Amino acid sequence: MLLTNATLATMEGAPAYGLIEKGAVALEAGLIAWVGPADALPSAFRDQETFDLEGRVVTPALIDCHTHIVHGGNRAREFEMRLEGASYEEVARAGGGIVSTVAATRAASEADLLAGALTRVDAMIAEGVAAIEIKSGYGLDIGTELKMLRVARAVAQQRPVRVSLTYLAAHAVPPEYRDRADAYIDEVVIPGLDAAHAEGLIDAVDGFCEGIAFSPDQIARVFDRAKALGLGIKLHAEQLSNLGGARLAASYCARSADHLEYATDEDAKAMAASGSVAVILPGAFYTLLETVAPPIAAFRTHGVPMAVATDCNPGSSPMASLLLAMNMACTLFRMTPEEALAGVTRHAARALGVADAGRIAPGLRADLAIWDIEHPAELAYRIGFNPLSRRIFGGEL
Ligand code: DI6
Ligand code: FE
Repeated sequence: MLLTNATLATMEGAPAYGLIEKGAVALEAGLIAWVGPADALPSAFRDQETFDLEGRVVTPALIDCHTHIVHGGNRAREFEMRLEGASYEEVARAGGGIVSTVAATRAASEADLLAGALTRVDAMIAEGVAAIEIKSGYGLDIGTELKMLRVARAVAQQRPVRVSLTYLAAHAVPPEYRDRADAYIDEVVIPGLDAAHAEGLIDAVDGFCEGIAFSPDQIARVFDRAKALGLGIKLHAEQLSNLGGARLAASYCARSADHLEYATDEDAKAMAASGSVAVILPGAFYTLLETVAPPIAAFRTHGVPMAVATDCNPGSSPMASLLLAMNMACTLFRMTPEEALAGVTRHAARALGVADAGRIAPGLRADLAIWDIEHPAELAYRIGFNPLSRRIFGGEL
């Protein structure tokens, strides 16, 4: 297949967006075979099924590198209660909060969890997404954590999308381990990690390092096991306070540290040194009416790659639109539209340890998005508008 007359945002560095006007992309056997200005197309690539894109913008297909898209139930009632003035504690006492999602996820069948996840995955695919990271973390017992990961894996069997699996049993302390977080790590998180790894259900291991969740020491024990098994490492760090999570993650050469509202210049330096990606999650900032923004300028200055993701979850970010996350990253955090697009392509791939996607370059997977726009800055600019024309997944339109 040959795409011609395209405005290519290759995301391959200078000029901005790696832009190629009047570009062409040749696809072969599910991969990108050639990319460049159409008038430089080698004759070997000319004799193919050709699509004239009439100047439309082509980007790498989008990548949502941080989601909790598999979960039972929803928290709309809790949303109403909070708007009626209920405190977080009152919500929790009425059975709300993360514990209610854990109960709903434990009670749900795999088929029901999959059906719920697919409605959200379909919304993402409709916006040009071709790869999604999905975390466990609403089971908090070994059986349900594995159930969530199997459902996440099934998403990739049911839809044309790639799924990265992340084990997040260290997300919250379940009610049956109240005030016994260390025992929960020893008896559930680490044995569950071994079991899920043995079943081939984990690409990376994540945790929630926060006063209401786990301390850096507790997270370090989980990371030690992850490292011994050769798994990627990620961390929810400095979302609500600074406990040193970003520096802990950097000390394990984590693929990413995520949220980072309370991260400092020192944290940014440590992440730059370890090559960890800063995953920016404006949906949670917006939903929680957070006022402290992540230190974007420090990440920029120290050369920390920034990704942008939805954090799609029923509590703090009930959002399935990666385009909206891009807009929020620009409007709320003053990221540039180019940084936002790199955040859902090139840097999102890196946050997942995925080397064959996120840019338009020869040899990478032919996962592309074709947009009815004239310039790539339009993707972050509009709100509630989806300009996707076509998506190409593994070379298939
Ligand atoms: N940070 C968050 O914002 C979500 N998890 C996390 O580690 C909250 C999840 C929830 O409220 O269900
Ligand atoms: Fe999250």
